Amino acid sequence: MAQIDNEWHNITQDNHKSIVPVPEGLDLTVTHPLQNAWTFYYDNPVLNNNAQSWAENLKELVTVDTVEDFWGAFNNLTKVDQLEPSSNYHLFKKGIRPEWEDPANANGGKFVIQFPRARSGNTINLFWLNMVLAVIGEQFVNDEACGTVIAIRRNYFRIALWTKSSQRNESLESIGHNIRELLNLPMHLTMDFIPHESAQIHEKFTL
Ligand code: MGP
Repeated sequence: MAQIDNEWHNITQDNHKSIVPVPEGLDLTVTHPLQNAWTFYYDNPVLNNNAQSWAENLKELVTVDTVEDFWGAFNNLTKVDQLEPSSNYHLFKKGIRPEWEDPANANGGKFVIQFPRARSGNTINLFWLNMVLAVIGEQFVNDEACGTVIAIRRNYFRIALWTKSSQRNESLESIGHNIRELLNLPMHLTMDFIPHESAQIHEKFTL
């Protein structure tokens, strides 16, 4: 900070300009707390076929509770279009595990959008970023968002928003609309809602 001030001082003296890049007194060391803390996880079950359970493959990466920590973490994660097929990133509210078995997910479900890989290119990075920002920015009603997951597969990417409830009602409908708006989803992409209890037996309905 001191260095920026000095450099700027020299420029203003030389050029007599009055527009400053950093407002006087701005403290760049201030941090901005998130409403909740959020934890990033990564898994790639294919790399460890010997795992005794699905959960054993989940690797907790980092928990963030400020805007600044979030960007520090996110900018250092490998971009999703560069990850190996069969891997997943999960971002869940601190204290909620990204698994059906967690009590917070017991009655929940997930909105799911599938992006054909050939047509997504690296725009998938932007879709994922927008979903992550919506989640940590608490954009969904009734504190419904437990977390979000991106699945990297050979032919497609799949982004899911996990909600704490799964009853088809106004709140969930509004979340579906919100997702479309916040991600700026092309109309041709459909979105499904899958209650977790159906996920376990592969049932879904399309919104
Ligand atoms: P998936 O990654 O949610 O995707 O689950 P999908 O569409 O079933 O298949 P994919 O090949 O496209 O990834 C893959 C498998 O991981 C499931 O069939 C389960 O065996 C296991 N699994 C996934 N989740 C989220 C859980 C979980 O929360 N708990 C347990 N016990 N197993 C899970």
